[in-house]
Order: sequence, then C-alpha cells, then structure tokens
Amino acid sequence: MEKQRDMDWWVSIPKVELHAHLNGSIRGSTLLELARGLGEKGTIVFSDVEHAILKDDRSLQEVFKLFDLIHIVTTDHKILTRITQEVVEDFAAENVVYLELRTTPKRNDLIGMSKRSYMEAVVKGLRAVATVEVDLAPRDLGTGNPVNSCAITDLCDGTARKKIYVRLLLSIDRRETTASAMETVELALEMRDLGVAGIDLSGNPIVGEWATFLPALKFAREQGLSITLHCGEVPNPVEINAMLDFLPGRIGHACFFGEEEWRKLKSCKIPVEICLTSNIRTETISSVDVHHFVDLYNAEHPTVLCTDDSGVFSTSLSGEYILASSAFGRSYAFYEYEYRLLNGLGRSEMFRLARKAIEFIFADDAVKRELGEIFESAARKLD
Ligand code: 6MZ
Repeated sequence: MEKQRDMDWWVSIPKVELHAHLNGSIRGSTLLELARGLGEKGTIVFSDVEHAILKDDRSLQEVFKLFDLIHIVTTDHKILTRITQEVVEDFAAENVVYLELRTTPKRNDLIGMSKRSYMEAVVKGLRAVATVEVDLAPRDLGTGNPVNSCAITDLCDGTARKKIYVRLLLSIDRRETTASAMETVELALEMRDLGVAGIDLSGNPIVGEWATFLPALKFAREQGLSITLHCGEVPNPVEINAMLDFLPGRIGHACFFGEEEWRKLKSCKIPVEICLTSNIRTETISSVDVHHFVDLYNAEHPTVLCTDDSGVFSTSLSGEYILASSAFGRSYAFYEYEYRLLNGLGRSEMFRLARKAIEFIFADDAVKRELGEIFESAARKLD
C-alpha cells in the first residue's frame, strides 16, 4: 500500500524525457505480438526472438544484436505509426509533459521505404495519439503560435485535455556513411515545421569513426539544428575529447570519462542525459551506487534523468526517478563521506531536478515558458 502510494507520487509529478529511442521504447507486449506474427509467417523463428526479448541482462553488444532483431519486426510503415502512438501514450500516462523522441530514419527498398516515408509514418503516429493532446509544432517567433497549427488542430477535440509536447530528434547510426548522415540532416531540416528539433548520433559505439559524422553534424549545427551525441559509452578518450571539443548541445551516457574529460565537460557545462538502468543493465557502470550521476549532481553540473530504451530495459521515467532517489536519498548518510552528498535526493530535490531539465530541451523559449508554468502549478499542489 505504502509502496503503491510512493509510486503514485513519482508518476504524478511532471517530468521531462530527453533521451528515448523510439524502437527501444516499444512496449514488450507489442514486440512479442509482432514477433509472433512474423514467426507464423515463417519470416523469423519466434522462439529465438522470444528468448532474446525476455532475457533480462544483456551486455552492450547483445543489446545491439537485439536492436537488429527489433528492426526486422518494426521496420514497416504501419507498425512504425502504431509504436510511435503507443510510446507517446505510455510516456504521457506517467506524466511526461515534454518528450524528445529520437529515431533513426531507415531506408528499405524492398518495402518501398525511404528515410522520408519512415519519418512520415512516425509523424502519423504522433497525430494518431488519442489519450492526450500532442503539441508537435514549433512556435512562430512573432506570434508565439505553432507554425504548423494543423498538426495540432487535427488532435484537438475542443475539450481541455492533458497535453504532451513532443519534439523529434533524427538519429544518425554509427554504421552510416557521411552521405547517408547528410541525407538524415537534410531530412531533419525539411521536417522542422513538424517538430524536428535536432540530431542525435547513436548506434554501436565500437563501430564507425567520429570523422565520418563530423561534416553532417557541423552542417546541422550551421543550419540551426541542436545536436546531442552518445559519448563515452565505451573507453575511447580520443573520440570523447573530439566530441567535447565539438561542444554539442547535450551528450548521453558519459560512462568512460577520465579526469581530463570530466574537467573539460564540467568547464563547458554540457548537459548530460543520465540513463541509470540502461548503464547498469549493459554493465557500462557496475552498480547504481558508483554511478557518475552523484558526482555531477554534487558539482551542480546540468543533468537530466532519462530512460534510453524503456522497452528493452523494462523501465519508465518514474522508475528512473525512484531508482535515483532510493539510491541517493535514503542511503545517503552511508555515502555521505565517500561522495560528499550534502543533501540527500528526496522528493523536493528530485522535483527540482525534473524542473531544471526544461533548461536543456531543444524546443524554443515559448515552450520553455509553458513548461515552467506546468511545473509551477504542480509545485503549488505539492506544497
Ligand atoms: C547507442 C543506442 C542505444 O533509432 O531504431 N540506440 N545507441 N547506445 C544505446 N544504449 C543502450 N540504445 C538505442 O532506436 C533504436 C536505435 O537507437 C540506438 C541504436 O542505433 C538502435 O538501433 P531507433 O528508433
């Protein structure tokens, strides 16, 4: 009972999600249903897939094998629309009020899929969301109104409904060539009015070279897109330093940083997307107690708690907040000396942390202001 009330509280507070991969956030039940369907058609062997999906702990390399499998199951226009709708509805159901959803546009000539038609299927999914109003259009600088109002009016039924702001980040996979990365950036630029706010670099961190992606990332930034990079998921000081020198808008993970990289990160104040469960499950960090989140939090470095792949790692954003609070709140006295945690991470600190994330979003100031009001109103209810 007490546990349920506690869970309800974490679900009830507004939250901001800045690191969620679309295909990694797929509902487990949907993935199994789709895989069973392909198994019946003989496209895949369902029992192999079922085993891979239900396995709890996977190394980072096993996770990328699972993604290859997920992509076989999900790379289809109708399915993309469905999973986008479900993912947004799931985040909205736990009071995520602002979601930056990232996905890698994929081309598959066999089924007539281009990177553009992939993204159109995703946008169709955003428009299909039924349980909550979706704001997916950027604001006109002069009027403050959404520039693509039909994106929203489609969804409005005239009643006051719960609202989630969704912005899209297009991911460049580390397996891609410079030309392919450039194509993704061009697509992002064309889709800005549909809520595409930036570019992410992700994929298997032992694959590909930073120099391959740099021209596309530079071009994206010159054109006004925001950039976030998966940085330091494996030990690679040369690449980590090059990424930090690029001064991205944010980075994700930062697991394998040395003294020099921490110093550079902190002096540049680049916000870090923290994915506790993902890092622990993939064993890039041995346990939550020794996660670098504590040090960054104590240094008042900009950080935001995120899920990464809520489907693949069976987590939720509320779950990540509970994990951080139970690791660094309750047992704080024990760690006080070791980590110099001056204040435990109780509910009010965690609420402040969630609210602070507004500063690091890739949407415009009008959205930041509106999110500020949502948090202000929630804070009044909590008092
Ligand atoms: C690096 C990751 C990742 O784009 O098909 N992705 N890249 N590190 C991670 N940590 C575990 N988790 C997910 O979503 C799945 C893709 O996101 C990236 C991988 O490229 C994966 O194929 P989309 O929607």
